[in-house]
Amino acid sequence: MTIPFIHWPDDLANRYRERGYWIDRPLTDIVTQHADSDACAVVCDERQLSYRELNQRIDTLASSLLRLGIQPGQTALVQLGNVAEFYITFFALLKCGIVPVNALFSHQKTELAAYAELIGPSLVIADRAHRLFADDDYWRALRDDFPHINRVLLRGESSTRTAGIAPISLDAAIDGSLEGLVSREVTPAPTPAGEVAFFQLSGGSTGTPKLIPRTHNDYDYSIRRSVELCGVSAATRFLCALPAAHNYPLSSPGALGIFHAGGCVVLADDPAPQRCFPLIERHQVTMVALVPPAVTLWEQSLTVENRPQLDSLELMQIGGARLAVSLAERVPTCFGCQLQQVFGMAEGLVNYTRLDDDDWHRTHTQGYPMCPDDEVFVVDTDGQPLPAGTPGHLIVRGPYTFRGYYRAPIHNEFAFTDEGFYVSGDIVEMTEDGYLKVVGREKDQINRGGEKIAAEEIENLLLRHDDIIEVAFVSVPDDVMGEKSCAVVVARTPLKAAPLRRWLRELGVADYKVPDRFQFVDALPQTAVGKIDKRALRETLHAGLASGT
Ligand code: J2J
Repeated sequence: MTIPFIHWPDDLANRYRERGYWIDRPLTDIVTQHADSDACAVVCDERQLSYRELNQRIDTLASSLLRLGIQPGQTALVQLGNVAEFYITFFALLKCGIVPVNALFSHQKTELAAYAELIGPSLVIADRAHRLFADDDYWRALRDDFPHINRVLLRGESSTRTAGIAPISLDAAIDGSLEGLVSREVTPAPTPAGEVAFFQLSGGSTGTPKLIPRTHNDYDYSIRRSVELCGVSAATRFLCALPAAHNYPLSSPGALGIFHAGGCVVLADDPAPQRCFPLIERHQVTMVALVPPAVTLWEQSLTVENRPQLDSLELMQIGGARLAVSLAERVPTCFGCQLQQVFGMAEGLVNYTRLDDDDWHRTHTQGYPMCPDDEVFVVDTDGQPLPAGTPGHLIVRGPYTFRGYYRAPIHNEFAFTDEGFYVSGDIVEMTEDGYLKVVGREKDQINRGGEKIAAEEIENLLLRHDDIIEVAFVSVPDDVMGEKSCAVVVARTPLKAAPLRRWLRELGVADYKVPDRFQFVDALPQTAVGKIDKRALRETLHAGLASGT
């Protein structure tokens, strides 16, 4: 059984195979090709796993899962943070042909429920260290709502007995010490390479979270090509300090790219300099992927008295949100390494500045698409291509850009052109020589320092409040984060920000989505057709901030 998804048309699929982009290998080959290597694959706190050990653990978990009765073609809801178990679980599931969605560790009830609703999981894999899974209430409630769930594996759980639905130890499933497993021999097999391997999370711009089906073929290409363009080799030591599940630190080239090349991934659970600098020194990290606010924090923490040894660092990737030219220009001198800008999206397209680009392109542009067969156009509102230097809508199709959100036919009508181009919602400008500059955004999303928030999702939650009549969730500029969020609220009775934040958290929403500011108004501005005029709102808020009101 395979997961239904919108395929690439045959002519394009043939072209992608002929040109060597799709090589019909499962993503699991990324690690199995190094199964005999004793080189270090992952550093996670005090633990270091060689490729051989990583592969052994993946195999044991895969076998445990199949002997627990999980079937190929079923789906899994996974929530693990930046720990070695994240990759062990990812590859074990893929090895069995079980299709996971990896929720971010910051996600809470509403996000997990939305993903479960979309995929109908048979399996939940999570961590006792997460607030929701610290006791047994939440997974029980989840199971009541989604009766397909028949196994729950928790990292940090002590029980190794496998009776019924009660949670069992993920750690024991990985080290092969689960009790009561059926003893049949089962050979795991991944889904075919042209089929869905896993679901990636969309940053979203609609009321409900969206999932992106990624096939082995398309994701594998995006990883292999990224490895080439970023100069990754077996000598690369990559610091993964952004959420491991996010598309950027997973695949651009991310941890999977490093594994492909036989290098080493050093995990950090937070991009804060206090956490990362000692790891860079201790493990001689050569490459790191950051979002702009983290770069600012890193820069601020470098003082004359505090000069950590960052000499091993060769490449700093920065992406996920707009990078100010001035900060870009300071990177090489400040950190003694090269800067690479990355403009990507979980839906597919990734642009890089190249390692041999001149300073101007590195600091003033977000690079250009990684594949010669990425068809990228900048168009006006009628879909007509615009000349270089004119800002417009970025649309794209190509060998690793998806063709439709999972189970979202209505939204897909808007998200794609008739020719199957994905309408990214980004406003970009193309230079004469084909580099892209991100200049704005049309989608209703807030980019809070790289973390994406679909405005409508939070507006819908706030509208559940008895005293809220109308609300618009918009971005406000912020020096460090680039953007922060502001909920502009029309209320029936006087409300206060703190209780509203608490109320939202109790509903169960990721912390980064909780409004940074609340503004209470009598009415919201409207456009000529009677929709809330967010542009006008943002301008008023901006002006208010600038004048200090
Ligand atoms: C401005 N905006 C950017 C950049 C992404 C690599 C890198 C990033 C992502 C990512 C990713 C930007 N400057 N350099 O998946 O593989 C904004 C755009 C884009 C959206 C996608 C990868 N880099 N953005 O950030 O799916 O608006 O992926 O459409 O989270 O982030 O967000 P996301």
